[in-house]
Amino acid sequence: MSEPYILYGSECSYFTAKVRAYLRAKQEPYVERVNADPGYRQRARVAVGYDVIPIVETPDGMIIQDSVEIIDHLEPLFPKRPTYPQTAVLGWMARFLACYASHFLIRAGLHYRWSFPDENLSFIEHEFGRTICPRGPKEVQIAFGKKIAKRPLGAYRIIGLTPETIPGVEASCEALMVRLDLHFEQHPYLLGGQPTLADYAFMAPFYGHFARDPYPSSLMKRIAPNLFRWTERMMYPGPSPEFHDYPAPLFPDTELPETLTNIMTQAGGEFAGELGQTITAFETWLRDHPEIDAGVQLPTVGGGGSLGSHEISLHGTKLNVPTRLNMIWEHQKSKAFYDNLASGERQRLDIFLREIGAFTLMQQPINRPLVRKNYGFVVSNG
Ligand SMILES: N[C@@H](CCC(=O)N[C@@H](CS)C(=O)NCC(=O)O)C(=O)O
Repeated sequence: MSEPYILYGSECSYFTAKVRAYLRAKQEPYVERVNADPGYRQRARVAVGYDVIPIVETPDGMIIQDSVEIIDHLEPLFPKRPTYPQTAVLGWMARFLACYASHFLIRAGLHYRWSFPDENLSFIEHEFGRTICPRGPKEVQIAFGKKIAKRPLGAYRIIGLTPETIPGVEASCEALMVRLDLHFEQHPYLLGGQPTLADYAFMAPFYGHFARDPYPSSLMKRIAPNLFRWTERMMYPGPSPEFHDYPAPLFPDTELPETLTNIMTQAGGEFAGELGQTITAFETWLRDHPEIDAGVQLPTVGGGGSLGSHEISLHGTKLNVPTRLNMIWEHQKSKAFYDNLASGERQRLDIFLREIGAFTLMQQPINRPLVRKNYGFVVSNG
């Protein structure tokens, strides 16, 4: 029997939750290991060149980082229950929601983890410590956990969490939880009867952080119990008692439930503008740096691949944030999908995009698309 796939990650990690949900839904054999594992320290981390999770090591020794690349590598090998819907509206939606979960909801993800130390901190320190010494002793875990827990606070500035924006971040996330709750009361997954990319990506905030960390877990159970239940369904795929007789296919593009359009209206309304501003900022940066040739590694900083900074409007506040290339790169997936649609299909999708406030964004060109290379980014010539 061949070796299984190895997922290096942590139960409390945002992006590991996305890849784990994918692997579990596919019901393919894999094992999960933490950072303490020799495979992580001697092979995975060495190949990538910096500390990051999730990483997948394939049975033939390939090391893949970035949840998007991992899923895209595995999908042709595990084609059952396709991750990417085929139809115009659902296909676009899955890609857009994945980008929204990774790059917009991360703000709420960090806030609900780090802004409530009385409720969360000892749990988080313990969770972090467990990735370094999985079986204790507890004091050593906590000591390591404290060290690791110091780092993410810097990320506040990176993604724009400030006293001015935090009330908006909370109001938006709670509204989304309620919308998701109404949806999952009637439907097992975001886009219908089986999980897609959108569900995997939503597991990053809603399982990796919110279902487990004490403060948001209790909030979610209180205001959105059906959303909490969906995280359990995602973790234990197979027939669920509530939805065992739910018809399996995804929603037809022409019959989207109102619960889903309500979710899309929120996601489009609050994320399309920021995405557009980020693309514009990067194009300006490129114009200011004519020395950057196609194919040359971009001088990004941090795990999110940031470069330069720009102003965004977030929940009514204007603030400066680093320009995150990861966000643009992931958005390129929905842009390429959109651009490649036959014109009739695109017109059908355009009606929906206008409804949810994302039409203008989808017309914005990406003149020099980003390409991932050597676990970083290079820019192409278009
Ligand atoms: N875009 C990457 C992001 C990966 C990422 O940011 N991982 C976090 C944990 S969820 C991390 O490892 N951060 C570095 C650190 O904590 O040292 C992906 O989708 O895999």
